[in-house]
Amino acid sequence: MRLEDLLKEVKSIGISGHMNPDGDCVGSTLGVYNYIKTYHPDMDAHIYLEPIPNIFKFMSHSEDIEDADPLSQTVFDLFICCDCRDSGRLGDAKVYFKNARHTLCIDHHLGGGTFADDEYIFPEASSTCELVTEILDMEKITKQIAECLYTGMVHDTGVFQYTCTSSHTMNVAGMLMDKGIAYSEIIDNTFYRKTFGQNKILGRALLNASLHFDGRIILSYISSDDMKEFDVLPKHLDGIVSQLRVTKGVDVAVFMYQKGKSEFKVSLRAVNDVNLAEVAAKFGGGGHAKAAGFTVYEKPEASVPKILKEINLALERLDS
Ligand SMILES: [Mn+2]
Repeated sequence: MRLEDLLKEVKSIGISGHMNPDGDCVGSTLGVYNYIKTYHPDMDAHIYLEPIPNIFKFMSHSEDIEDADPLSQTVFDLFICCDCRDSGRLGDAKVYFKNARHTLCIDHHLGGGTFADDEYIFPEASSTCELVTEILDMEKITKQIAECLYTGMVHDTGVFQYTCTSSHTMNVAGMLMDKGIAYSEIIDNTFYRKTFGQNKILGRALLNASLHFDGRIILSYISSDDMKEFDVLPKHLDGIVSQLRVTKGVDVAVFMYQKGKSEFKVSLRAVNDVNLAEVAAKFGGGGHAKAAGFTVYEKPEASVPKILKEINLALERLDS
């Protein structure tokens, strides 16, 4: 598939991605939008996303991102859905998908049936940005487009570390590097950089961590009072569970934070092949085998023993 082939006769285009947009979602949608702005400046192009994290605002044209109007009557000639493959995950932007004359979905998530008129879906791909790069002509990828796409690849691969990273991923990223982007700064500024408060609360989480079941499970917890003390929001707690996970000897890391008076978010990360999606499903959540999550509605004193027990059962299944 070439994106360019789908743009013939298209006069108006809408682009969107999933709710609560992450680096891959922002990078892929802005990558496509920058391509349209560069090579089809007369097209009526719109990009709709929920508010994006500040770290991604360096990307070209991020200021053009609009809030979706759930009651919109707009009918786009083409609507492109990036990094999600069901209209529910589009949030308010699903109205543009529904109304559009033609739809394209570019995604790398598992599951679901046919969704859009045209689909470029490869679950084995590292990221939607990797897929967007494939359907553009490499010589037409500008430095601005490359910055968007490279950032998304960095975020969905954990800086080219997760098992979704293939040699093809590295080749695609390498071609984007050749566009003259400041790849080292992109990784530092969008992936590793933390505020002082974020580092302090990471310290609190590490100090509070405890080991269970012969050191195979590590668990830590951050309360709303902790978050108030360090002036951080739940979205600033990303990365804590990954730091817990790299503790020597640990098979599973559990990180909990308080969301409401008796509402607690739980993130699980695995080192080996234990299936954490199954564990999360027991608590009404979901995710991937190595990274899953759920919400509990009771105090940690009550929930933690149940969570540890389920993880231990999953580890025992793995051992047997
Ligand atoms: Mn993605």
